[in-house]
Amino acid sequence: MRKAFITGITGQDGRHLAEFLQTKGYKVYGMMKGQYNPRAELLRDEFPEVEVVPGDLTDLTSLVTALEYVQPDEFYNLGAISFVAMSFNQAELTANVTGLGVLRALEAVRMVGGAQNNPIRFYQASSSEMFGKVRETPQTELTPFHPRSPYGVAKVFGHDITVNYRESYGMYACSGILFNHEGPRRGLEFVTRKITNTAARIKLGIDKEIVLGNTDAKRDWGYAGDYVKAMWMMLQQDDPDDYVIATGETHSVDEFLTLAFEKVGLGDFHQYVKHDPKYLRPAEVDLLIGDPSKAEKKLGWKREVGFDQLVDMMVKHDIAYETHRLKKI
Ligand code: G4F
Repeated sequence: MRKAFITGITGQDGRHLAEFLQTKGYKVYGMMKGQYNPRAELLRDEFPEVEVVPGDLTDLTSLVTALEYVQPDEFYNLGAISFVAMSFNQAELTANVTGLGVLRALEAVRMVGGAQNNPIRFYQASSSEMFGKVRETPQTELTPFHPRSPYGVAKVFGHDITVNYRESYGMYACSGILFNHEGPRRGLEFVTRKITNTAARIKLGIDKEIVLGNTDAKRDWGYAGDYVKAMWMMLQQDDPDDYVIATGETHSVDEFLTLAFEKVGLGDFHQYVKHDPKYLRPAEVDLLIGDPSKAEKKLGWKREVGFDQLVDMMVKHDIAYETHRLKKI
């Protein structure tokens, strides 16, 4: 049985990836930090077959111990402080977890190694935030980075150190430069889920308005379930490489709002939206749009869920989710 080790197991991508790898017959191990992690119970309920292993991206010894115990075939490093807005307030923590955490993970892989003719294959979750103030459109694997947040800067370090370890030590290490990917498992702090969840709550009479920041920003939004397949595909190739994973389409937050409010049956969203400067960022990423042609050609990857279908799926989920919560009150 092939074994996969995932950091960030309780996040949106960790859960999608665990689900996907289990369908492929993997034994999945998820690293979890902290003495009492309230997400542990939720994970156990959703994935009783995932084995939780203690460890922390800020503690190299714990990573080495975890890898010695698991002896994985594949290591997916999805753990990070992943909320861009928070990274401005906790820049040092972000640099330590999201940036240096990758270095520690690579060092742990180098130290534990795996069987001689079956070295541990390493996946790094790189991000389109690295492109930041974009130098070209659409963005490809060769587009220079210009990060606009402590999160983006930390991700650039994580990306570059992954490439460096591959080139220096011949490690099988890949970076997936993933553009925004969403779905019903997305955290409520991210703009897409905040919109679909609040639209559902307004429809059900729980909330009256939604308060947002910059709604002109444009993103290349795909479905997280499609994107975790690309992670796995990268680790099945003969040679390690880096790939952009995106839809090749861009939409503004305003367009997302329009569609979500229409789908929920509330009509024009403008009457429900308020703006608050507290949601503006010190530096913004105005436009992201990725070119996934390398992944399509070399991996045979293709996104299956389009923008309309994504919004539809999230809105339907949130109506059901909030209705269920209402019944429990
Ligand atoms: O949903 P967001 O917070 O995602 P963001 O910043 O694009 O980052 C996400 O995608 C990255 C990939 O490019 C990942 F690496 C990262 O970990 C994360 O998953 O914000 C999207 C846009 C921003 O321009 C933001 O300023 O929405 C704008 N926005 C407007 N009002 C808001 C809000 N964002 C949030 N979270 N909350 C608002 O009220």
